[in-house]
Amino acid sequence: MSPVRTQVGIIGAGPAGLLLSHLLHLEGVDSVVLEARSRDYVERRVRAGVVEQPSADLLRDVGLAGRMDEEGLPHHGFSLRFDREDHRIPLTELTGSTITVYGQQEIVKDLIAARLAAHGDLRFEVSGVAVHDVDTDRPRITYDGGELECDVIAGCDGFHGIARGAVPDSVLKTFEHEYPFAWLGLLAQAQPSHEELIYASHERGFALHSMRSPEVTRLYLQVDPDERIEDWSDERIWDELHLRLETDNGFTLREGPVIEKSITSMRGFVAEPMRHGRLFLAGDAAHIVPPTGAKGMNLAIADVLVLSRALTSLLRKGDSDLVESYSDTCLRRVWRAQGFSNHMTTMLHRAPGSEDYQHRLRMSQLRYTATSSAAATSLAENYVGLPF
Ligand code: RFL
Ligand code: PHB
Repeated sequence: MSPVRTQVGIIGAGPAGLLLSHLLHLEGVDSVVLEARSRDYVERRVRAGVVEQPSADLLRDVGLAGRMDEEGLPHHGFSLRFDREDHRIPLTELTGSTITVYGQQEIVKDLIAARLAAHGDLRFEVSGVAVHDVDTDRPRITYDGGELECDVIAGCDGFHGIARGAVPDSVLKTFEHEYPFAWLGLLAQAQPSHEELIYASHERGFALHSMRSPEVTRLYLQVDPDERIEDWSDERIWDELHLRLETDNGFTLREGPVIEKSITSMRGFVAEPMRHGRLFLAGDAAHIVPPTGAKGMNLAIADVLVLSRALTSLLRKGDSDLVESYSDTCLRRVWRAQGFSNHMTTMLHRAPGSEDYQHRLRMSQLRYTATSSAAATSLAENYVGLPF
């Protein structure tokens, strides 16, 4: 088969790849998206839930927020729960910004619908994807049964994708931090037990109360990294959640049928640089953060905004300045998000075997954040999202 010609070959139909394709389309740049999984699979994958203010504003600006503004839940604060008591962080009061609770898979559905409505070329269930000639002006992507001839390639294929592997070892530098715990995530058909998110630090470990809609609750529990989901019956999970979320003023956790549950390891990871020749990495393909700061999807969105501007400038005007600065521009935000995610994670989780000294420090940090408006404002401005 003769190769298909496109300006931007995009690997991965997660938030990064799909949004990039949409942003490029608005600028008159064409792209083809290749995705290993089925459309149904990517539209059902339960992941992030918190959309930062800058991300939500961008989605609005580019015509993608219709359903988000109808069904998403605007939040003006969240609770830090420790010592069996809530300490509210009033995000909007401290920063003027809000966050929107709206599932990542809903954003993915909205993006796919928008790309298809514009006759975008999305190819699902594509196997054997490989990239070639990234240090030439005509990089190529081959896959089982086809080939794309491109001007540039965007590796938006997530942490386990193949694009990052096309950057030579002599060029790629990686930074990694493995946390000594994991998150067990649960989606339940149950009315949320509180109108806002609750980040709970408990001597048995961290727990998080979140939601997806007025009928669906999202909950997380800190567990050991080697735990298996088969060993966590629904009953055991609910018992543990009740223990960690209990307060002295009568909080009740509402239970309901479990729709989905899984365990995710927690790590920080950054690959530098995010560009090699005509290959650009964006989103989880280049970096991941522990989910405590709710930053992963938002970073993916920030990356592709920068990338769409750089590629538009290169492909429409022949100007490579923004392409040259792409990696440095993104990495500044990436490292701030790594720092913030690490801070939230360290403050809220009990590290197994950690000394009393570390525990006392964490409690001190929680109390300081709950009582100092300077500390709370710093946390809030990072949480709602620093301006792009
Ligand atoms: P994705 O979403 O992983 O998409 C990559 C896509 O590439 C496909 N792919 C390939 N396609 C073709 N050929 C190959 N060889 C391929 N290899 C992979 C994959 O099938 C997939 O469809 O990456 P992207 O687009 O960079 O988006 C990143 C986000 O998904 C991720 O950062 C967030 O989900 C992280 N995250 C959160 N982020 C937030 O901003 N707020 C949150 O509240 C939040 N909570 C979370 C999270 C992630 C979690 N888990 C499960 C890791 C909570 C959890 C529990
Ligand atoms: C979620 O609702 O899935 C969620 C919320 C906050 C986080 C992480 C995940 O920090």
